[in-house]
Amino acid sequence: MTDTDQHIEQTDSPPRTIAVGDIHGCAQALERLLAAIELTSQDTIVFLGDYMDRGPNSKRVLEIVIELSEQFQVIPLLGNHEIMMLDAVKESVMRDLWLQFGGQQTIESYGGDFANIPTEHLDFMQQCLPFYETEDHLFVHANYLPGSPLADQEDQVRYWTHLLDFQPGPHKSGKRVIVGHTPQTHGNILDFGHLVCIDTYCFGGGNLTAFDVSTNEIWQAKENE
Ligand SMILES: [Mn+2]
Repeated sequence: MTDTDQHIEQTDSPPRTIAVGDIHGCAQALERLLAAIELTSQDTIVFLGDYMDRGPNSKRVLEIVIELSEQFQVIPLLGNHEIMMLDAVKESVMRDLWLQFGGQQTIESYGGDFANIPTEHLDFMQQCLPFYETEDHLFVHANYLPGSPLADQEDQVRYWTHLLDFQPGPHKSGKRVIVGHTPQTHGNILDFGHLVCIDTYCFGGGNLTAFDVSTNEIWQAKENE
């Protein structure tokens, strides 16, 4: 294939919006997933948050996502684990809590010392967005209330409430909602039609999932295989 053919093929392929579920330090799975997706300059990739904690290499995950955001259209959303980590960095009284909820693995990936976390990584987490909205989809880390815009909803709902505790009906906008946060321990996505959860428990032996919201194409990768 000549360079010209490749150019034509790329511009002909429709732009994709691809959501990626909770990575939780699974850097190998993320690398495998990105290799399978083959992002183009027209695609948008939406990370649903929880880049870190629990899994083996949070530092590397942050490096990959930051590098990717310099090359492609990346929408990084905020998860409850980024909130816990940022709190722990700011206030030492918050550290024990975070370390118990998977922060121990993260701090080990940075050589065991808070001081080793690069400013660039903290800046990245601070820039993560509360949600993302397209013409027909809403993306948010954990959950939502059906009757109001995501911009007006409380952090408790957007970042913390499990689907086991509250399963919302369709959002009043009519848009399909894509979330992570509630781990699907069988490794497959949870699809209610109006709501799709793509946290497929990568750190616990399940999969890391990417989901193309226009075609419903799914890619999955494991951390250890
Ligand atoms: Mn979460």
